[in-house]
Amino acid sequence: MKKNLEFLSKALSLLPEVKETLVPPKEGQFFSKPLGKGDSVTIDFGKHLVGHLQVKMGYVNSHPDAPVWIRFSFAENLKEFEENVENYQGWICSAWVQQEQLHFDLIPGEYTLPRRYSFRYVKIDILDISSKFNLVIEDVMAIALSSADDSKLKSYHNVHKELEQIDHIACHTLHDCMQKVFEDGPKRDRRLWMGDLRLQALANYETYQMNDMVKGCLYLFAALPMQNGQVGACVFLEPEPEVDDTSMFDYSLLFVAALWDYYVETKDREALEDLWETAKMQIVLAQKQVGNDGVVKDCNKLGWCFLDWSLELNKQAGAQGVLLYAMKSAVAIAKEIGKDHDAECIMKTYELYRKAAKMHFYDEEKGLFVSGDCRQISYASQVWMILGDVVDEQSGIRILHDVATQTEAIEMITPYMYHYYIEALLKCGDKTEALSVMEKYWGGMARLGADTFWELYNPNNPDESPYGGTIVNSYCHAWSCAPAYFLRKYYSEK
Ligand code: RAM
Repeated sequence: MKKNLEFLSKALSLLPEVKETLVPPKEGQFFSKPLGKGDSVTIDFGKHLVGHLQVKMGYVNSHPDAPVWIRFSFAENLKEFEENVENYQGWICSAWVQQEQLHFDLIPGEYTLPRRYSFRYVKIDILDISSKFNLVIEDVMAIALSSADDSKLKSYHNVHKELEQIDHIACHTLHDCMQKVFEDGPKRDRRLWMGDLRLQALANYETYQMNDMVKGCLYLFAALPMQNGQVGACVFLEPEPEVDDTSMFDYSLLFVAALWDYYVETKDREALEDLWETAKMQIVLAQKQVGNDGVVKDCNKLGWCFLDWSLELNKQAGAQGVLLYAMKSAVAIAKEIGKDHDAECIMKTYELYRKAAKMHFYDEEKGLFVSGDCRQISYASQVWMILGDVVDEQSGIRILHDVATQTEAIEMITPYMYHYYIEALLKCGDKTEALSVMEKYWGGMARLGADTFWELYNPNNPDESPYGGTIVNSYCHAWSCAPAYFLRKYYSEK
């Protein structure tokens, strides 16, 4: 399908300006030490930020008679400095590792490094320098970038200070991912992904309220469909707006849920009417994956449906749950804009799929949902079946409690999946457990010193990485900003 140029120009006109703020390093650090070959200095900016680095360099001893060769390494988390990029053997490109080797011909001088980085710490290694002089780092400054409007952010109050801190970290995470679009992570992949956008938009409604930015991102996905009309898993903005060639069953469907959320928040009818055809198309396309028995066909193509960053997770039941979840939003949209026939048709099919889901995936003996031919038990399957309304709230809560006692159940790995787990707990009325999960999971990252939340956190395996090495993991990833959404919406002391 061709680009929709009208939607594209609307999208681009809605995207925000990225603002610059100067951030000095944390106070009390010692820079004036003369540096020679093999020396290094680590600078802490005191908080995570995204942006450019300016360095002012001087010298002591003889007039510089040769260039200086320096390596700059940037880290969101100090752990990144303990790893060596040469040892990384993973499948995702190591060029994401934020390191530069640069030559400086003229010292003294003030320089701005060439790229945008995502960091709290900067390490400067002097790879080589003439023996006739030493380098002095006289000043460093970060030019931090974000489009989030800080004046919109109200502070969050709770008697439990730990919850205030978790909210603060979540807002900071979202803030640093808000650039021209809602980026998934400013270290990697630095672009707009549909599944991430949906969660960022929800947190945004409770925090920065940059609703035009959400609208712009939705129009961007609608403007740049894949060949068959499917919403792509992610889009690139530069050098030209373009959809990626990756699609995922659940991410495309979450466009529908995100559109409905946006309307509930803004009552922007124009957007709902403009984007309805795209939303409907996602349901139509997903239905092609459903068999005559009303059940989504399983698939062994890696990444056909995302749900969580787990290679062992069977996605079939979860995919069916996401489809049901999106169909509910589709019905709501169709009714709202007077597409009664569409609403009726989708509703009828929804009921068929819902019954089929119960029959096919629910194991009476185990009292849990199973997925795939291997009849696998996982948190993801329970959560999505509950969110798809396959069982009522009472059974839902029993299922969520029971799955936690099953040692063979496939665990959740990403804060992305945890978001939907919390949503399922809240849907079933277990506010206490939902809060305790937030305290344990996001609180766990906070206790490990996170000042932004991570792409992945497995409390049982801190070195978890789906990419074959933690050095490429992202430590500021906006799909982890759920606490800002849930705490402000459901646990606020006004
Ligand atoms: C990761 C990205 C993004 C996510 C995809 C599926 O590589 O960082 O956050 O949406 O996976």
